[in-house]
Amino acid sequence: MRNQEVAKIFYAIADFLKMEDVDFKPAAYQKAAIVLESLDESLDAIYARGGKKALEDLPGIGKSMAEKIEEYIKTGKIGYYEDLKKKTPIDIGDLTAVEGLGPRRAKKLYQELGIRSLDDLEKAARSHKIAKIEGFREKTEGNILEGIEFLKRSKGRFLLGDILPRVKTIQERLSRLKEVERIDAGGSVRRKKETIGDVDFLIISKEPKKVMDFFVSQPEAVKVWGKGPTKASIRVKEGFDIDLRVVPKNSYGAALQYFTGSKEHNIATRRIAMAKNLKLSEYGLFKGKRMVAGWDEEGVYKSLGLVWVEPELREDRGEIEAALRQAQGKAQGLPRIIGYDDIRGDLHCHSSWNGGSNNLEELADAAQKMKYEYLGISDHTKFLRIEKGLDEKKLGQRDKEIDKLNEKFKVQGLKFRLLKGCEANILNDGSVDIKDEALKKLDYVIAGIHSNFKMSESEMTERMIKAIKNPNVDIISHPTGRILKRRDEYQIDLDKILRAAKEFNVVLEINSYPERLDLNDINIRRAKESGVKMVINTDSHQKDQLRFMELGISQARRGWAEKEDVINTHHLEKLMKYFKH
Ligand code: DGT
Ligand code: CA
Ligand code: CA
Repeated sequence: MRNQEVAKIFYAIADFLKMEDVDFKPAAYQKAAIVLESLDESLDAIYARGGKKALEDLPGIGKSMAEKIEEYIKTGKIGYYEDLKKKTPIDIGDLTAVEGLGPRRAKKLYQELGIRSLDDLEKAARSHKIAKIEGFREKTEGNILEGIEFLKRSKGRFLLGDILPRVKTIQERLSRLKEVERIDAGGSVRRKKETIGDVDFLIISKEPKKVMDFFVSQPEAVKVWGKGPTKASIRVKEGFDIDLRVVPKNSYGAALQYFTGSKEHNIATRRIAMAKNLKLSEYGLFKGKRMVAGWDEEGVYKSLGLVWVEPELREDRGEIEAALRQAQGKAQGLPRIIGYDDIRGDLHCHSSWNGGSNNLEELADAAQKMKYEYLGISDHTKFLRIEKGLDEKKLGQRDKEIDKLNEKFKVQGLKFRLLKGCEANILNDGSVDIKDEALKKLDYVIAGIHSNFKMSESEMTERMIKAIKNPNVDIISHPTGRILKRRDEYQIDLDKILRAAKEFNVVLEINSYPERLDLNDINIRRAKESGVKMVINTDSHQKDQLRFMELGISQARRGWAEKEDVINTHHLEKLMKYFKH
């Protein structure tokens, strides 16, 4: 899969062009990169199928970009990008990953101090060289160091959303091998943790050697760490490792249970085994020498006096106790967590009206392909100028187009509807950036914080609560503002926010965008326990991103959320009851 590689280069090109103050082009490259990284099909396959023409047919990809992709497929390089790199030889992707450091400032730091890498940057900040440069302040140094610290902490972990497509490709390839009887991804991938250290495959096979040979010769493998008779480990291009184990068929359940983890969950299950005078290992559950369970996972849990536990719950956060109560027929068993097919629509999606990649019709089409009953269009409003936020007038024009499309769906006898929404900005004082009369005309209103993240806890909490009290606001988007591998949550008193959300019937979002996943699993559980309703949204800026929904659902499951806790599991009519108009 070259898609991610080319996407990364396009992002870098966008940064290099921004550095040169080029107009429009950076945004075009960025948009194209988003398209590439969310494609279903690999670029090689598209190119093999229809050549340069097929590449050009991709949304957002013009002639010159198609040529660059072709060049990459043929030569492994893009000359245009190599030239840009020569001109400003810095690790642009690494440097701009530091929160608050954009391409222009990165260039300035290169020119003034010769900073090319994260290491250079850290040294310069520590020795206070940066504050001396025009346009930089002492505070910047602190922020840069904080940003670098954050990157280091998340180093070696990969976003679930980045990993899953790759895991699926390799898993499918392996499962097609006739020597492979069964394959599962265990570990944090199976538990759908928001970030992944490495991938753990388990396989049943009568011919492990053939499986190993095939596995280490995957085109994505850049390094083979080890290859034995039943275990192998590789590194793939994107930098993460995959372990593969072939395990005996009659121990498969025990192995799957063990290698799914988490470690904490395993420690708890092993303790239960010991208390019953049993021994639990990756080979089975044993009474003395006799194996009493281990063929399948259900059997392992059952023999421990538990019911089977969904992998997303296996973090030793009370699931063992709940499984025990359930097995004993007592109240407060395991939650019936929301299913991957329970969602009936997405309420957070940006259209071409605010600079997204797809127009309303294309988005509606994609949503119907996902079997949705509704899709809420929540374009940005005017405060966000870089995102071409809509003012009151443009919002009205957009809604006329939505009316027309809905009329068309009705005539066609379709149940599907587009909903009129927006994602308004919560300003510093907690007010929103668009007039009440305009908001009242919408089906629903999302409000979110997109600026001034560094307020004090009390100010930030006040700001958010004021938005929650706003009679036009129905949903708060990405409520804590964290960006995985980039920045922490805002300083905010979430308990106060939850109380306010409950009191004023405001729904909190579980944003499925791979680097957001906000609310996160733990906060989802807090919201549920506070009786606050949630909505799982994707925040799509491109139609293929509607598939991020799966990531949000996985976090909802990890947060013990049930169908009833999530409003977009309902049919349209019931959904509308959660909105104020
Ligand atoms: P990761 O890879 O850091 O995202 O997280 P995991 O959970 O995939 O951890 P990993 O790959 O180190 O190991 C896979 C599973 O194997 C883990 O979830 C539980 C099991 N495991 C690994 N080491 C231990 C251990 O020392 N004790 C126990 N009880 N289980 C372990
Ligand atoms: Ca792992
Ligand atoms: Ca591992």
